[in-house]
Amino acid sequence: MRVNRNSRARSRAAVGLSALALAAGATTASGPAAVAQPKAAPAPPADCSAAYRIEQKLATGTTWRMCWHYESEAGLVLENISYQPPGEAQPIKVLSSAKLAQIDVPYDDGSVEYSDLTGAGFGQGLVDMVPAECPGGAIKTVKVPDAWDPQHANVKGLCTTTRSRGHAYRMEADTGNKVFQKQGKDLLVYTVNKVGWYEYITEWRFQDDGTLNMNIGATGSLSPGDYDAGDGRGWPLGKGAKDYATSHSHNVFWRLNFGLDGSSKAKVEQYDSTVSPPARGAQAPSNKTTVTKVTKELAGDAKNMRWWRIVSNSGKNKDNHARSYEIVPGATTKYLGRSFTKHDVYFTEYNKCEQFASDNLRNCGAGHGTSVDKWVGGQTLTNPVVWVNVGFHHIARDEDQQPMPVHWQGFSIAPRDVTAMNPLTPPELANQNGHVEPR
Ligand SMILES: [Cu+2]
Repeated sequence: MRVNRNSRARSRAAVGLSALALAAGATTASGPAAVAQPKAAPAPPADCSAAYRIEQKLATGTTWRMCWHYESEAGLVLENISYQPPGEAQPIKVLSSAKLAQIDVPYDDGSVEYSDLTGAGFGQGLVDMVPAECPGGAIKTVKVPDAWDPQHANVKGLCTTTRSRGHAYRMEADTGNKVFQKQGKDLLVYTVNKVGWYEYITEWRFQDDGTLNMNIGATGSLSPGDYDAGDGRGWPLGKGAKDYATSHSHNVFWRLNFGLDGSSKAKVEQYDSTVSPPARGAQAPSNKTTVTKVTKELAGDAKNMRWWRIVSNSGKNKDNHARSYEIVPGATTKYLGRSFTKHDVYFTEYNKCEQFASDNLRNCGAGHGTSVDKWVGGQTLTNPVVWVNVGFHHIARDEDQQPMPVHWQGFSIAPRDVTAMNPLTPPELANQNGHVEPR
């Protein structure tokens, strides 16, 4: 039987609520050994109290520091994120704030479209984690604002831990048998938020080389209420061809407010490279790279050999090069059904009222628009906010049940000239910067 829009929305909300109550109940049942929970506190100021601070010195010598707080719609928000690799006397600020900005979920049959953050209870859906899913780390208690069940507003829901990444680098020495190699380490910060049948893992991964990866992992369960796509838009699950899961998209947005070297002011640059056939007498095609200064708000589209970076106005590395962070896109399937999903990245001038890429809840005044595409209005960029859109078209498969394997989507930002050399350079190689005499 076809499930109509309203009943499906209700079932999603009801499931989220009962699961939260269940998880909270389990916590209570764990008894007096439960850890002391921090008192409710407002969003911390720039310099946050210990309960809202994350600081991790990784085994390779790099320290990441940040503050966190939790919002009722966006969930986890990270603030004042700084990076201090070995050899840097001071932390280098990277971001003023970073958070999810929407998960837009339109169904292929046109029956429904969810704004998971602002319309489907993502924030309230924070769930307790069991210790085993935060291996080697610690689970912080989060007070969920506007919790569905105020009696169970405290959720053991924020994991911080470290993980090995494999090789950070490897290099044979010029002489002898020495091999310079280092195994990379990452700080991981993540939550799990249940929205209907789905569980979203919001993962922030801070590498010891300065790279930061943002990913959403979708897991949990397909919605059985959606096994009704009998119109050619679904995929048969279960025996034969009776239960068709409705296909849909997950369009995930992140909002990054950079604060490179402690300043909200920064520049945006777009790079494009064009390959031309070999010139007469040349052995290879040539490739010319050009930079375009993005001085005004922009709705940007990813393209082969195109990339963007945010450049500090003031901060320079020890080579006197301006510090910057490059946006490294992840795999995406762009959904063309909405004006706000039509572009891969948006650069807008900071406006406190603009918090969600679509269904922005704030009242920003008449005619302001409620989605990020409407905010690209020709303003000069001095304090750029970066919105990144990563889409996934989910055509369910037999393997999606049960539970559904985690499907990740996201992107990275990578340091470009933040340090003068590889931040993990071993001392023996510290003089190999730029032109090096034969050794
Ligand atoms: Cu899905």
